[in-house]
Amino acid sequence: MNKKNILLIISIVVIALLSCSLSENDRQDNFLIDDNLVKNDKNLEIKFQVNSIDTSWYDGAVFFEDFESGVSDWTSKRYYPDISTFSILGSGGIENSQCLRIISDDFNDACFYTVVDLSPSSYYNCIGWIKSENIELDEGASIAGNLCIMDSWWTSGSTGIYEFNWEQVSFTFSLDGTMLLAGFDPGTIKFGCRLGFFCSLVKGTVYFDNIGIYELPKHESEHFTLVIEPMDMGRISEGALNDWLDKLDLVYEEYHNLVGGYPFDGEKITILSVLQYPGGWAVAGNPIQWHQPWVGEELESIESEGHWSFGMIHEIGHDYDIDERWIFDCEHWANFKLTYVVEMLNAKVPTEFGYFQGDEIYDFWERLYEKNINDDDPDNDVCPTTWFCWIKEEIGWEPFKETFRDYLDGTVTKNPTEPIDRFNLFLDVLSSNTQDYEDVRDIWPEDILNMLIDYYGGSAGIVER
Ligand SMILES: [Ca+2]
Ligand SMILES: [Ca+2]
Ligand SMILES: [Zn+2]
Repeated sequence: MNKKNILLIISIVVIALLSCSLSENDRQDNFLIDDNLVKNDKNLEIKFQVNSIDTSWYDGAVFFEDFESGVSDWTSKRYYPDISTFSILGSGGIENSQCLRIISDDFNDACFYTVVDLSPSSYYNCIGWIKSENIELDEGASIAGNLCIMDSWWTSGSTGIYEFNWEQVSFTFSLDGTMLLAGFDPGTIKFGCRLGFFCSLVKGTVYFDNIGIYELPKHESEHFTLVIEPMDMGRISEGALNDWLDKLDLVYEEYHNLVGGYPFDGEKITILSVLQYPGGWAVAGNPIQWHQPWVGEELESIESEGHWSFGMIHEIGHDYDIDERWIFDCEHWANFKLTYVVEMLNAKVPTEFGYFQGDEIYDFWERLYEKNINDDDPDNDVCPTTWFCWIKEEIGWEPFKETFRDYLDGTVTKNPTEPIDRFNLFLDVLSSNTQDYEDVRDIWPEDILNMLIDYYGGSAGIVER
């Protein structure tokens, strides 16, 4: 499925919020997305992600409600107080059990919530089942029936689909502050079943059943905290998982050897499996958000093939872009720095052309270059990582190491913002750290240098992370 379509199908609010931590580039890490993640209603052309998490893998729930004993300690909140009604039905839930129903007979944002105690230092999944009927969205609305944390932006997202039968909706969340509204009290989490959302008034009927909050277990290594589904842990042995985390610790140190600094002041990086679509296969940052549908498969092949995960090394590489003044192209830097790490650690990584190990990674970039210039797609003809590998072959890694350090220790004082200026600054500093070339640009054939200048001087240049 086309990447752009994928982005459109996720609820607008969720995308808008998550975009704060994304770059245009991270969205390009979509290489494994396919269309079985989404369900489609042809009439409204609004789709949403359906997960299928087996909750029996969890070590119990922090909170669970099946509505079989009615409800106590639940509170309703309505944007327009007179419009919506809340009921516990004696049947019609999962396996015809009891369930909660919200009806809004006119456009409203209506929520039924209860207070749950959670720890600010943990990660949780909110998972439940929703069924809807007669849904109509007000102008600008994008979220119908959903599970949410009140007084925050956290929501399962949902759908304007007119009618659908029971589907599992979910999201992975923490209480670390970025998604919380002013006045949010972390001691009293209000867990809500909701029809509508902020700026999303909806009418119709929605049913809720078997809603729960589940704490995610953590696996610690020296530099990483891995937080993944117990269900996905079932795809890899404990020994192989720890072995991989040890490898990621080596990756972390090797990136440090290349650039001379640490991201996030050396704080541990969390690798967090997320149920909602984060904007790609994974999205860099702290936490690195790793889209759950791909986690189990990757872990399984890490064990069976003994590889290190190209995708995860790449994401950690993004986190090592610790001086924004050298970033003229995030994806190039993540890939080029990965090349160093894979070579130095003799790491084995999967690619579209099969496995490459250690310095074979240079063959991979050549293969990719050959493919890109010979296929019918003119948009992939600029291959900066392949071409920077040509420079590295001539001058070695040392000048690159010195150059990154020149940025971090203040030797580089310029602060360009345009991609082309950052590109040229990097090459100038790199040249100053090179003995055999007055200008490393001379290593490139003129047409390639001109392609890069056009590329970063035009709209293709990518600066922001
Ligand atoms: Ca029930
Ligand atoms: Ca091409
Ligand atoms: Zn990337």
